Amino acid sequence: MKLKFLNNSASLVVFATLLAFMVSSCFNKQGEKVYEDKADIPVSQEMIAELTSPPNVPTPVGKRKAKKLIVKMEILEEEGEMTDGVRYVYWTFGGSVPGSFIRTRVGDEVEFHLQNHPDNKLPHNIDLHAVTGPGGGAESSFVAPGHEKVFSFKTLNPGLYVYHCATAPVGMHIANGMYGLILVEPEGGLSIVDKEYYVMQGDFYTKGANGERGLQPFDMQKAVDEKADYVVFNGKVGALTGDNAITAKVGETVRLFVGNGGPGLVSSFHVIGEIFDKVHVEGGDLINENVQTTLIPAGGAAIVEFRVDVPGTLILVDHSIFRAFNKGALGMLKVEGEENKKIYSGELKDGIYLPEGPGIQEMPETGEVVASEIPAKSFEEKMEFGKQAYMQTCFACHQAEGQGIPNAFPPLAKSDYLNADVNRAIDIILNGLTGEITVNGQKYNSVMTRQNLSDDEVANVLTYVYNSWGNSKKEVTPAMVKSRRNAQ
Ligand code: HEC
Ligand SMILES: [Cu+2]
Repeated sequence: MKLKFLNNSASLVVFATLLAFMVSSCFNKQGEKVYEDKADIPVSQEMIAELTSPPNVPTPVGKRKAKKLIVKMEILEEEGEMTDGVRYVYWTFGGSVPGSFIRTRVGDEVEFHLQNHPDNKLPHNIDLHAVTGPGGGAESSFVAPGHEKVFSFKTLNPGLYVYHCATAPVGMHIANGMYGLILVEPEGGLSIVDKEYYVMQGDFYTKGANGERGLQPFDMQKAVDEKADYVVFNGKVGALTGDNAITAKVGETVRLFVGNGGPGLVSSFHVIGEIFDKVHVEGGDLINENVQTTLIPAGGAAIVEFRVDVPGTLILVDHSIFRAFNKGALGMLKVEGEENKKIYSGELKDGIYLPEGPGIQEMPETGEVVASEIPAKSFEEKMEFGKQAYMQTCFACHQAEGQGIPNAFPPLAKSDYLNADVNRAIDIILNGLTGEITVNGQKYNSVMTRQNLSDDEVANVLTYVYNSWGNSKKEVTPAMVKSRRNAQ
């Protein structure tokens, strides 16, 4: 701006007014006026909000102006699967756990319709952390089955917010899955990325222990004690693994909207094999960079962003690590594309390192083997001893129901590899196993150490495995084991 006419007093007035105007109303990069007080943002037009179930998120708001946004959220109480063979009655916002993702921008006037399906048994309500007002909307939204409540609010603060049911007993409604995320984008929207996903952790408390089959009721005492049987992403074990894994291509930038519904546990959210380039700490404006693990409080959220540079499967975990490998808090992001040996070499060499002599090293003894040295007298006894031995030696890797752990330990349940060849199975227990194998279409390339078991113990444990979890029901005798041992 040229200031040569400043000697003219009329111009001075004009200039001062202009300056005052510029200070009071700034414009952002997109040229949109940014209001100091978000309550002043005008709304024009009306639109029905796009709602999505996890792991999907609605289309970004981009440059759209603030609007009257109509959200229709239906509460459904329905039975679902927690993990193989374990059923659970979930209470949901929109039919999924976490509930439907709501995407708004700052200044939107949200007209919220909370509908309680007539088949439901209980009243519910909703507390959205994005709401400025009593109970976050809970006080205006308490709704009985077969009814709808409507209330409206203006989004004043950008960020990623949790919503949840707040009907007593609040903890129980949350524990049954009544939580989700609502995003309030800033003026002009978030930066554009290639992939966006919706991931939300939750802890579940069942009458039966982890893996116990059948329809499992909620266990109030365990919930009060915060002794979760399941800690999962997106409502169930395996919601983000195998065929359900989320995906990206090398070179793409991924944004995860990560929430934690609780009710009890905080999450040490980590992605194995990746570093977060950016984290919107606690879902707010503060951006941290180059983060390994970000803490997500119960009833809180974070936005994490990273570019994927090499192909492979990244593992999403709660780094309170037993939750990941034993309670379900494990997801996968499959990245496809060209290798980049500069960034990651892969295995360069598999040499021999035998400080204690040849043979695959044995696992250190972790305790005395309870499995009786007395030979089993009946098939029932074999199964009993076999189960004991299994729980002592095999369980840690192959898991309680023989389900294994994706990408690490192959399943023994319905294992085509196991069922194809009894002698090979005996050899594996006697000698260990290493090198690539394919079990039920999945490749594994790892090491199973030699198991230091007697002929009887091998016979018992394999009989137990073959007669459990949908396997081929073969019986293995000590004589069979002995002949394999001698054949070596
Ligand atoms: C320390 C972890 C560990 C323990 C303990 C262990 N395994 Fe394994 N097991 C593995 C791994 C890893 C593989 C795959 C090895 C490979 O990739 O070559 C495997 C493979 C197998 C296989 C062949 C693949 C399949 O899924 O059918 C069988 C059978 C098996 N194990 C049975 C057992 C039994 C029975 C026990 C207990 C006596 C046991 N394992 C204990 C890690 C373990
Ligand atoms: Cu509820």
